[in-house]
Amino acid sequence: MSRNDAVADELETLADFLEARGVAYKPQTYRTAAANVRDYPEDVKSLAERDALGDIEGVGDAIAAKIAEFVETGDIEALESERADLPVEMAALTRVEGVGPKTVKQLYDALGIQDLDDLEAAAENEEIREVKGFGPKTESNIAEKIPFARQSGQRERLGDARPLGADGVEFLRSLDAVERVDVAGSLRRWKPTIGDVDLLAASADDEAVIDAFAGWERAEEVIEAGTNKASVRVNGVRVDVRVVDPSEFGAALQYFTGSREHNIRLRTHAVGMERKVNEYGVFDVSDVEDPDSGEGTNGSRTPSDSSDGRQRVGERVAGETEAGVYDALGLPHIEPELREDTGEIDAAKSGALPNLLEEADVRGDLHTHTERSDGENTVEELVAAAESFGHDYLAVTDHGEGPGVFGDSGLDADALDDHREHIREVDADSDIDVFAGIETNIDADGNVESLPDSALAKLDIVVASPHSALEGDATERLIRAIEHEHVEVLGHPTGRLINQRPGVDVDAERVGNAAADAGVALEVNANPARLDLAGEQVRAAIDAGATVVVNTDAHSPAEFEHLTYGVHTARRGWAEPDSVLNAWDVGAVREFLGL
Ligand code: DGT
Ligand code: CA
Ligand code: CA
Ligand code: ZN
Repeated sequence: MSRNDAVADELETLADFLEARGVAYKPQTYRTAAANVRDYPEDVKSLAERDALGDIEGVGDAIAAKIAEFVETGDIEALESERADLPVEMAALTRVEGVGPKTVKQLYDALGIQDLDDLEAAAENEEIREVKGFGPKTESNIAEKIPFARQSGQRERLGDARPLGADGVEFLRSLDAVERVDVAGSLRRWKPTIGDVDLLAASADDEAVIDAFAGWERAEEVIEAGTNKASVRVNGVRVDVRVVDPSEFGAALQYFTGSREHNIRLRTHAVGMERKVNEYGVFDVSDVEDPDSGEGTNGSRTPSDSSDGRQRVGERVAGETEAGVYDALGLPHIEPELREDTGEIDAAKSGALPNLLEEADVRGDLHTHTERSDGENTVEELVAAAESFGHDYLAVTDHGEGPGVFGDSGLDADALDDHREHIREVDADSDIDVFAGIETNIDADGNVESLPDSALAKLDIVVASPHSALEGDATERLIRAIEHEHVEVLGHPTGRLINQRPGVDVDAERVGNAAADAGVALEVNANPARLDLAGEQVRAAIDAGATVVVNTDAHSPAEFEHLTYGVHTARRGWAEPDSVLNAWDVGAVREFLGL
């Protein structure tokens, strides 16, 4: 987590406390400011130093002062005083779906509930149902959501962990003793959430690297520091670093990238070739009698490192590069996103690995918002930003009336008429193709809400997404929306918010089938809070014949950068460019949209 993320978290928590007390408007002001701080490309510390925090949209004098205070002291006094009045673990408790700041205060006032353990005990003892405004049904709903809230508190969102991993890599790379660095673990596999950040450094001087890492200015705590590995905590997230000999970097990278299941499968494959693979290399063990207990022959470590020594048996045939490791096992390189033991090694063996989508394949974005609903910019600004981002086309899909949009900023049919004509004018003046669209809500029954079909018919693109009733199995509901005459894209199909709510259950194969039949693209929403569809669902949908589309759902130009999360999520779903609508040229996209 960057410093901007840390400040944003504090401002959001402060918003929660204000909301709990029933303060009007201010909470939303703080949340908007927090979101902008999070996305702002410059570190708040350097902004504070040149007195420029006000450059961040939505940050007025009062909020700027709080940010400056946090940068200087690590705390915000106003938040600490709120915490003193209402001593609860606000972030943990509000992670329980259905429990908002006001509920937290009610439950604290009535029952003294301060954290998840208290909440769980109160539900178990049937105390919550006795509180005014609650009942047995609410109580059991709360009880049901606690496990998810607990688990989600333990894993970091990819969108928070990637920047932290990148900072760690940059720091290690700046050290003289370090020859190569990379991220490993689930972070390198782009899992939607990660348990800890794994970094790998190649160096002949592990001590120097470990010492420097333990002194990293971002580290708030050194959890452990050994001879060749160390763990520190940064913004509450554990960051592991391992230092390996440069000649073994590739093997270590392969091993520590995982997944564990992939590695086990790979070792089994190696045994069949009379080879042994581990974190030190690939070894030809055809002449070794008992490779699993044999004495080391060519280890590069000191003799005292005996457990490592036993691992280096037979003749070493690879280890310096990761591609070399796979090659020595008769396999092409397998991209990290595929390493989940879901058939990738068999595919590699038979030459059937996918030709994975790459960021450079993406040519446009088909789900974005402007200030006409809840976005931040004019159509002109967003289009100009899309062009400089490198897109060939952009769809502007502001919200229609109804759920999914804060306040009443959604468009009705008349407003949509004006907006559409405006988009057409901007398109005429622009070098990229701009599509006029809308994002509509899918209601609990699968109806596409709030705008008459006649209004939808005049648009180039209709994105239909669920924003409410995000519970239970929604397969039929989504299929109904897919079959709507004017819908072309199913937006964030499950409605999940990572670490906040699980979203609806879907049978991705059936939804994929219906989408293929109806000529509707299924979204891979690239916002790191969503990543929806998820990788496995993408794969099932594509296997069923569906086309997907990687959209950012950007509410500002900065959010175009989220594309990378969507692309890597699609890669976890084995997506090839042919199956990704916005990897196609504009002519093919027009055809898909029936234009
Ligand atoms: P996470 O951190 O829970 O999101 O998941 P990973 O995959 O990053 O797991 P982590 O951090 O425990 O370890 C990183 C990789 O190192 C893991 O994917 C595989 C490898 N690894 C670590 N410890 C072991 C082990 O005891 N056995 C095996 N086979 N592999 C391990
Ligand atoms: Ca990890
Ligand atoms: Ca780890
Ligand atoms: Zn949207």
